[in-house]
Amino acid sequence: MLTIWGRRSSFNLQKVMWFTAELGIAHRHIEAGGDFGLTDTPEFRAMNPHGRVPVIDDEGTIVWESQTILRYLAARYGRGTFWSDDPAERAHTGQWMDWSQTALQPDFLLGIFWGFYRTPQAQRNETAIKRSIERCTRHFRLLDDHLAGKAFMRGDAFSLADIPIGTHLYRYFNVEIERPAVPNVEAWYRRLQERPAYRAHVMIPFGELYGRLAF
Ligand SMILES: N[C@@H](CCC(=O)N[C@@H](CS)C(=O)NCC(=O)O)C(=O)O
Repeated sequence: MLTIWGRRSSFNLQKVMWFTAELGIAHRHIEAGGDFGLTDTPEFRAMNPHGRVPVIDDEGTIVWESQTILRYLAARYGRGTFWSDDPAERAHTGQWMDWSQTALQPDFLLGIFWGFYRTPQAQRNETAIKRSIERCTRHFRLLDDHLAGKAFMRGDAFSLADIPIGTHLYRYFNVEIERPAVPNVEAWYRRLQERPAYRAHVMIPFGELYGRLAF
């Protein structure tokens, strides 16, 4: 059976849990990281020398790095729906996954979620936070333009391109920051919230992380 390690409050674990539930794969989940520890044990380091979550063990195939895990699961269990044999199709999905990880994630997750929400008020760098908010405003406007006339990131059908970006939305719309009007993104967010897997694995209250820089 597929085993997945990572604490449920972890953004990167949430992507994997959400997608696993969308695929309907039977699995076992083990809390790890943060207050759960385990990531410094020799057994865990043997699976992931980087010591981070998520990690999966799929009948002996061990994979770490959340985006790689998503691609592995799609190729292994989602052929024809979440994984295409057409290189162009895969690239057009992959570019949004990579954009999420290299543009949106640093500006939102590091700049705002860590810089603002997880940093105690006295230690916050207000100038850097303001710059991250401005960059996120540009990212969300770009997304809003892209989503015009579309139900999901790739068009009518839910795809792997929805997962990494969509995982940001619950936090983005629930931290106290200035946000632009992005009606197409908001409509997409409402559509994602209709999915039981999104509600179960992404819409997880994150108050325990407020003002905590420990992990
Ligand atoms: N690039 C990695 C990042 C992994 C990562 O930094 N995970 C965080 C949680 S989101 C972690 O392990 N933090 C330490 C901890 O939870 O103990 C990925 O996408 O999987």
